[in-house]
Amino acid sequence: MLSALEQYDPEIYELLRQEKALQSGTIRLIPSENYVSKAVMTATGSVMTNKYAEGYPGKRYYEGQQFTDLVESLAIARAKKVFKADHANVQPYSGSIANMAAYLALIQPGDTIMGLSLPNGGHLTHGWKVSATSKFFNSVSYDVDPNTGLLDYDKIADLAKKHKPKLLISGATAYSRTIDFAKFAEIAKSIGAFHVSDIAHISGLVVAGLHPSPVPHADVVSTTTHKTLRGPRGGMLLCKEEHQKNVDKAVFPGLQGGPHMHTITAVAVALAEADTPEFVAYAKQIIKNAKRLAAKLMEHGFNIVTGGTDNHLMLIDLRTKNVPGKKLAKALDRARIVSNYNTIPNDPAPPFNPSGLRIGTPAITTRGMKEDQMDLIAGFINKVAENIDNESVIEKVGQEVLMLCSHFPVPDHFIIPNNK
Ligand code: DSN
Repeated sequence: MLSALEQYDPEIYELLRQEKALQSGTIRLIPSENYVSKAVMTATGSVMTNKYAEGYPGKRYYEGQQFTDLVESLAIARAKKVFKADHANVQPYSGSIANMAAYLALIQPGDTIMGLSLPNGGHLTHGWKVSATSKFFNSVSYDVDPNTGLLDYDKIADLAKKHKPKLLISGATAYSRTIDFAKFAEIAKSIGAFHVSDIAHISGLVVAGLHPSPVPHADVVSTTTHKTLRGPRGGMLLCKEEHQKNVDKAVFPGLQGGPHMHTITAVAVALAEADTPEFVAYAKQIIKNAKRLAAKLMEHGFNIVTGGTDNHLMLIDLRTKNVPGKKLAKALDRARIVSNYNTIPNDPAPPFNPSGLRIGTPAITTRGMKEDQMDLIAGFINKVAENIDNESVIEKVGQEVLMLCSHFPVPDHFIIPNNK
């Protein structure tokens, strides 16, 4: 594949070559990123990119669906199996579209939705004011407790009683603790609301049985496929049988046209990979690594929001280190450590220059890094934070990072073939 690119578009080839080198020569701590297997990558770049397949298996608006139907049916069956769901729709192009489709499947434009606010760890599409979700729906946000950083279920219940949303959203993009989906379901039920759960970040942990699943507790569950689940970039919806028709209609023709069959093919491969003991071991190590990284950072004087993590990510409140999030993220980037600056609960600073940094362990765990490497990485982060204006120290850390990366090459395969 790359050799054809090299021949026909050397300019793009060179950029891809450099991106590959960047991904291999940096410690990637963005919790929503990962490395996919060669099998997933091959499926993503396969002949399925040539197809149009509007509709669903067996009911398409185009002929030539002999194999697309089989592939999509396999992806659906695998999704249903690993998530233990009645129904799966594997067509959403992304998590954002999946969320919008979930809402449109259950409620009407103008109805009220209620989700976690963006600065408190929610996603844009949970009804944040700049998102179309707050323009099509009336949006009310709940926050985490400003002191503990934890979800306060009593407060959420009070707010739900006050605003009576038609739909309650659970799930987050920057929350490091276990989410009580049963509690969300109880709150939704008490006001006659639907419950949509967005597990984009933790879906790999849910599949591995390491985070409670919202599937029994939510009307519709939304996820991306590329974070801890380690598939291609895409979205997916899971739902109870009673919502199957509305969910499918909301995705196509409600929001989308032709599905991206190459992505769906790669999702099918990733789901087979996720249905293995090796994946469970991987997911366990993600959490062990995150816990160790959080503990070591705290030893270095960093304040971790909520005092630690139960999952793959953590939010660092940098005020104890007197360094703004953006400045640290940029200095870390120069030291070959890739993260993202992030708001912390009740952040006194603006979102474009917030007081926090969000980091996570899915990608570095895929490279085989374990607890000892977490100690090193915490030390690197501390060194950069404490020498934020000293470029020669930052450069030295970058060299150490490169050395560490060279001992953990990005693997091509993580699963023993045919062990499905
Ligand atoms: N923007 C993604 C993340 O990084 O968490 C969520 O969709």
